[in-house]
Amino acid sequence: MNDYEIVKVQARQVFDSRANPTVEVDVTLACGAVGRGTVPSGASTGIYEALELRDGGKELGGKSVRKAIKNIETELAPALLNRNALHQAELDQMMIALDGTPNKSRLGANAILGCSMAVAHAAANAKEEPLFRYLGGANAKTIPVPMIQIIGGGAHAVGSIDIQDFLVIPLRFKSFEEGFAAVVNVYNAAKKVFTKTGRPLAIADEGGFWPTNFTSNEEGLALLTESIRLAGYEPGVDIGIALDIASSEFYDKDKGTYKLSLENLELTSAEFVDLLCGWVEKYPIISIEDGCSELDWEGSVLLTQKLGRKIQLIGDDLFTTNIQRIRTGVERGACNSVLIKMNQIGTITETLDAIEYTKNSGYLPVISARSGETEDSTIVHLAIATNAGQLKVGSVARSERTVKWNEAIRMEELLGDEGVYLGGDIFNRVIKS
Ligand code: 2PG
Ligand code: MG
Repeated sequence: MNDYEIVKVQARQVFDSRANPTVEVDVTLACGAVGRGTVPSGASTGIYEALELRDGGKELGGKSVRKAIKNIETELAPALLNRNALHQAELDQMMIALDGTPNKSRLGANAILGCSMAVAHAAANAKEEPLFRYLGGANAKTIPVPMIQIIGGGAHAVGSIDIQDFLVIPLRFKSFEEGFAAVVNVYNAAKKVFTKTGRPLAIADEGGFWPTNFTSNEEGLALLTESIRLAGYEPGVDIGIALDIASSEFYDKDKGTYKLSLENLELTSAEFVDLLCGWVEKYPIISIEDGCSELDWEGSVLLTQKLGRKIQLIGDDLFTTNIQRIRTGVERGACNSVLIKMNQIGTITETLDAIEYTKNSGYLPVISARSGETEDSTIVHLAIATNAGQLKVGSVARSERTVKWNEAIRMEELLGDEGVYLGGDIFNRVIKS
């Protein structure tokens, strides 16, 4: 029997950071190596994402994943047994074919991804290599620049503000460890700013502060800039601001307008683009994600014409880690970066392909966690394996977030002199002015 032969696939229902059930898979190989994949879950999900199979019905508010587990037990596991775990692409392709639908709606993208992740981890463990080295080979060496949430709104702090993520990116630091420490200082400064203004220190879904009593969305930008300064850094030089507008959440598709409930504003696509351009003029913003809705290609193209040489523009719901959609974006000139989420597409192989396609198109891949996360830190390895250069994982608080950041610190230590950390230079690849 081959050492790498899959001898056992065990699936179970576990829970994520939002107390929602999710799929976990353990794969055991003949040599005794075991790999585990625990699947994350989004809240502001794009309509073009692969299907996350949930049971509906009464159990756990309809969110249980028993059907996905059953699909693993009855179809995916039997198909994986006795196969070689080193053949990741072949196994992923086999699972895609077995599902037989364009969006993995029969077996569930959560069922398939759990297996795909577990196979990769088992193979890496059998090879006694860190996952990044197993997936990326000898040239896997870039520790990602972190994009870290300080304030969480939108679907992650329901009823607060419209804009979803107010984040920071360390620009002028030599290592991940130093950059991360700077962000921790900003987080703690934000805590003081919140307290000073009499706001409760509530925490949103991804560990950032819950924006209570905001009178406008722009207030988040002012507060963030003040926090960077209070922490002793120069905004835009040491630390830049990033936004995830997650605008699909407040886009009226019938009217083609953006509705900001906090300001009671309804804006056309062009007006909304102007609003974002105004913010970029006024604040040290280095990156904007989903500035326009997943349905508003014209808006995304207009935004890119106006800002695409000046800052990073990321498509998340717009692209859903799907090569067909990324291709459309590249052809039309929408955005200059792609958010990469494994569960938007559903296998490790397709995720790697999407990253490669993104890079070959001259766009920047940003590897991302979901708002519902677990103790799984696969994405850190994915970022290093592909030299993607950037990683977005919510805030610096809460274990399902720190498990990723701490893993990045460890991997930077492991890589030592071999490791590369680009800092703010990563943006020179898309910023032309
Ligand atoms: C996003 C993610 C993380 P969710 O929109 O980029 O912030 O959120 O997982 O809810 O889609
Ligand atoms: Mg997003």
